[in-house]
Order: sequence, then C-alpha cells, then structure tokens
Amino acid sequence: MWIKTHSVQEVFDKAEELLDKEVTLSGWVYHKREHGNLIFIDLRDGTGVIQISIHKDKVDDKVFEKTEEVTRESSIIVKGIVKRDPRAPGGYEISLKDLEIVGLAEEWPIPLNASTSLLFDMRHLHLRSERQRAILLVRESVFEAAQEYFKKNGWVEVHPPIFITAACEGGATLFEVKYFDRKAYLTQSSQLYLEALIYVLEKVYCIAPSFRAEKSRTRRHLTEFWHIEAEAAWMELEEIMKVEEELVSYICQKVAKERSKELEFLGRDPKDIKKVKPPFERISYDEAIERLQKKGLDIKWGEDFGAVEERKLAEDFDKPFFIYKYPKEVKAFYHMPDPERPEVVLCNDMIAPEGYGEIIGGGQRIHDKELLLKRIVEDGYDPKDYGWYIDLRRYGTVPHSGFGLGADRVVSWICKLSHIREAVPFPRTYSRLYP
Ligand code: NSS
Repeated sequence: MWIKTHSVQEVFDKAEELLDKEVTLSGWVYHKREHGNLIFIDLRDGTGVIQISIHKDKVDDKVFEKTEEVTRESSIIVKGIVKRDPRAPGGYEISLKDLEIVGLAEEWPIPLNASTSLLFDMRHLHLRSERQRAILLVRESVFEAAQEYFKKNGWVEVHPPIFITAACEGGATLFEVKYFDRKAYLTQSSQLYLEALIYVLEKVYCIAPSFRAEKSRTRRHLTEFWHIEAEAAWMELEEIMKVEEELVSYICQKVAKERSKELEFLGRDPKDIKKVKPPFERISYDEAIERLQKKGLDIKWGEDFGAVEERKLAEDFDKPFFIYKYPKEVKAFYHMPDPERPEVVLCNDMIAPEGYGEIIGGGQRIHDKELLLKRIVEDGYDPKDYGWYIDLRRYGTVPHSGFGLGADRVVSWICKLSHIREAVPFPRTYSRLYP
C-alpha cells in the first residue's frame, strides 16, 4: 500500500508550492462523474474534498479501467500532479497518474431522496456527508471553547460518576440499571457530586453524558445528552449568571471565528453568532408571565414553561436571555428559596433565541441543612438516599451556585438544525437506540 504524502487540506494550503509536483493522497470516493474519456472523482479525507481528474489519454489503460470500476465511498490511494484549475472547487485539482483501490464499496444504500428514518437507520454511513462533517466540526469547537473558557478562568475539571443511587432532577426520568444484585441509576446531572468537589477545589466543572428517560418526542430532547456543568463555592445567583453568559459568549466567539466556513455551509450566518456578547437580558419569572399573558397565552402564575412559552418569549430577543426566580414548585428540591420571597427560588434558565429553548439551567443551592432536609421531604424523597449530600451541609457549608449547559442544544442552535438528533453523531431518543 502506498503511503500518503499529504492530506487534502495540506494540498490546498501549500498548493502554489506543490504546483506541477506529484502527491499521494488517501481517502474515499465522495462523488464520481464520467464524461467518456474524462472521469472526475471528488476525493474525501478527514480534512476536506479535492477533485481528481482522470484523462484516458494521460494514464495507462489499466489505471483508467480501475477508475471506471471504482464506486462511491470506495477507499482509494491516488498519485497525481497538483494543477491549478479555476473550475475545480477550491481552485486546484489533482491530475491522476496512478490509483490503488483499497476497499471497493458495494452499492451505496442511501438514495438521494432518503427519508429521515432511513438516514438515521444508516447513521453510521450518513455521517460521511459534508453537512454532517460540518456539524461535527462545530460541535468539536463548542466543547473545545468551553474547556478553554474554564481553564482561562481558574476552574478545575473533575470526573463525577455515571452510576448513581439518587435522583437529582426528579425520579420520573431516571434510567434504572442492574448493579450486581442492587439497583442503580444512570446520572441525570453531575451537580450533586460537583457540590461535594467544591469543598476541595472551589470552582469545578465537568463535561459528561447525562441520561433522562424522556418519553417526549420533541426536537430538543435526547435520552443521552452531553452536559457541561459547573459549580462554585462562595458564589450567589448573580455571579453564576455572569459566568453563564461569559461562557456562552466565549463559545459563540470561538465558533464564529474558527468555523465560519462550516456555519455558512449549514446556512447559519456567522454574524448571528458573533453578536452573542454579554450582558444578556434578564427577566424575572413574574415578568415572563406578564409578557406571555400580553401575547395572549392562557397561562397562570405557578405554571412551568415548555417549548411553546419559551418560543413566545424568545420572539422579543435576538440573543440568549435569562429567566430567573421561578416558583419553588416547578424546580428541583436543591434550589435556594429567595429569603425575601420564599415562594420563588434563586434559579435561572438561559433561553436561546429563534425558538431553540432552554440551553442552561442553574442557580444558587440550599446550603442550610434543616432547610435542605425540609425540601427533600416536601418533594417526596427519602433523606436516607441523600445522606452524603446532606453531610456537605454539616461540615463547613458555604453559599454556592452552579449550572448545567446542554451542549447538544447549543450545537443545534448554533448550527441552525431543525432537530437535536443531528447535533450528535449517534443520537439516543425514545424511539432510537440503533446504530
Ligand atoms: O435539568 S436541567 O435544567 N438542570 C440540571 O440538570 C442541573 N442539575 C444542572 C446543574 O445545575 N448542574 O438541565 C440542564 C440543561 C438544560 O438546560 C438543557 O439544555 C439540557 O441540560 N438538557 C437536555 N438536553 C437534551 N436532552 C435532554 N433530555 C435534556 N435535558 C436537559
């Protein structure tokens, strides 16, 4: 097997230097077009796509026969000369001299007019498209940006467990698993463990999957999603909201700068993302209710917001915004009640624009032991299941706050996707567990 000398991207980057020189590239046949004595192959590798031209009169008959034989998505190695050609995508092409077929592909099983369901049954192959590649690259930058933001600002990365024994976000969406002869669950959020780790490192974060047995078929729910979570000692609601808007803005700036080509390819104007800078507007739950009632929605104080309400509210904003201080009843037990108004809690949700809905849930936690016990019982949980979590309030408790950002929802919004399943390489939803 020949050894490649360059990647596709390297050929484009050094094209002028490589002009009329021989290169060896390896990759897959993305498209093939035959015009009698002239064949074009678009060769795809991990870095991009380049046109290969094969002229019958410029290559051996055997080589031409091999290019005739080669099928879509076959893996091949090509030797050829770099040429300038304004008609070729990217302005350069490779004029073929020789070709080696490594894996001749069977007939491609995804037709042009494939249904969504077929595309996702074939997701292991469907991922090989330029569109999916662009999404994966934006996704990579979102995660890289989050890491970078935390590192630059003194947060320490930690690794909480996935097998857990008690709910963080409500029993209804826990996935139960057999753990030898005991019962365990898959984590819904690493928050409770991050709360233990702030007593060691003060400002911690983790990037890990969370699991929710969501039976809802919506455009924004996965059963397995990637969660970027942070928790800090000595921080109150206002301060954690600042961290949240800085993080989201940092992600947007980096993606707009480094992935503008991919964003444009996906139909997202990078300017939409570049304008996402702090401060984000903050509206209280009370104000949100008023706005919704004015917009004609039949909603009363005390009710939670779903996709419909979030989309209605988002009509008034062109970047993410906060809704803070929700009624205690619609939020999990750990939220700190507002000392001046205990019917609401010191929480915040960040809502993305354009109807993408909630991308962050966070707020200040209860740090008083008795109050926490009371809330655990009120919500119908057994304090015995939360022994270690309650202990944290016994030994040097401090005010603290944190949040969780749904990374797949952020990718979905930034890439302007119509469904969250496209934001993940192998989505898991109520109806999908394969491939
Ligand atoms: O339920 S959350 O609102 N909050 C928590 O889990 C906190 N315990 C996080 C924390 O403070 N450390 O979920 C946080 C975010 C939410 O805003 C969504 O963006 C995302 O996690 N999320 C989801 N994304 C995709 N699919 C599903 N099912 C999902 N559920 C939440």
